[in-house]
Amino acid sequence: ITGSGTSSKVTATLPSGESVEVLLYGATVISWKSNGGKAENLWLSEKAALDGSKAVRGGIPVVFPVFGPPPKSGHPTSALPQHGFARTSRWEFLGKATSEDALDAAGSSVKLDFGLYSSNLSPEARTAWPLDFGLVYSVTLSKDSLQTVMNVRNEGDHSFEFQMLLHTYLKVKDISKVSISGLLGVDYVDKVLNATTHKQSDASVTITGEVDRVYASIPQDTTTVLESGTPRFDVVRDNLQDTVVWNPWKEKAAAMGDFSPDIGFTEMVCVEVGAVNGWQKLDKGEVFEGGQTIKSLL
Ligand code: TA6
Repeated sequence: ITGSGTSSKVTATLPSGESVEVLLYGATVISWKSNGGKAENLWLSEKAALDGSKAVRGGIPVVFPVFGPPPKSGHPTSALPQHGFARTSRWEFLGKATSEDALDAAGSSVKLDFGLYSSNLSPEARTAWPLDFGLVYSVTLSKDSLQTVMNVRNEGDHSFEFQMLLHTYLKVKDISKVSISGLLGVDYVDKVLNATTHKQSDASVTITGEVDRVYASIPQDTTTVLESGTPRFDVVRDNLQDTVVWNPWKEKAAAMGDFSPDIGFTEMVCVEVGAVNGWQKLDKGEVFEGGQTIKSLL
């Protein structure tokens, strides 16, 4: 651990040079380097707040217990901020585990665990969502992949419902050369087209303007990001059925004070796995686990 207070950060590296950096604030992964540590895979705004003053613009913000703006009223999450409280809470570092696969150095990996409990919440968040819960978020760095998995436990006497999503900002060279496959035939809500529902009719999704789509109930678990036709990332869902594809494009990027450089929208695409189509119900004492493995295919 380096730093102190709300800017505390946990860094882990593999013998072969790969690395991951996680802020305790939001348990936000802010850097993941693969390929011997030469390739940064995540986009991070140059004006991202890394001091705990606001949600990080980039990396992998953790969205829980609600995705997007909460229901206007009458829902337990109605008083929460957009995307919930997980990404703006101070998580605890629970520890590190390394697995040295003696037979194969490429098999070595390091797992970092983070926890967030009702007792960690700000008074505002606790008041807004007074349910007893426990989150354990595991970040596992391997030579060519990063796995991030969330374990949600209902520690109270009442059932509750939640949404979760991993808001991953992937770094790309040039958005005009990016295509996304694995979504053919999937229904999506297009938040740029007044939240109307469409069916993905092309095998590839390309980004030539603002894109904000919630693909739901995707039959197969891998979404691939290609650059100039060559696969760059596989994003594999684990027990999560939905994926959001987002790029703010020029105007929206310029309108975000913490999105920098303005041209940064050409170097990022968000592929966000989650359970956001409807709500996950968790009864007393029940556990839900879901996450992703991102493979760097450089
Ligand atoms: O995941 C896409 C999205 O829901 C967009 O609608 C946009 O709001 C984005 O998240 C960023 O949200 P934020 O609260 O981080 O500015």
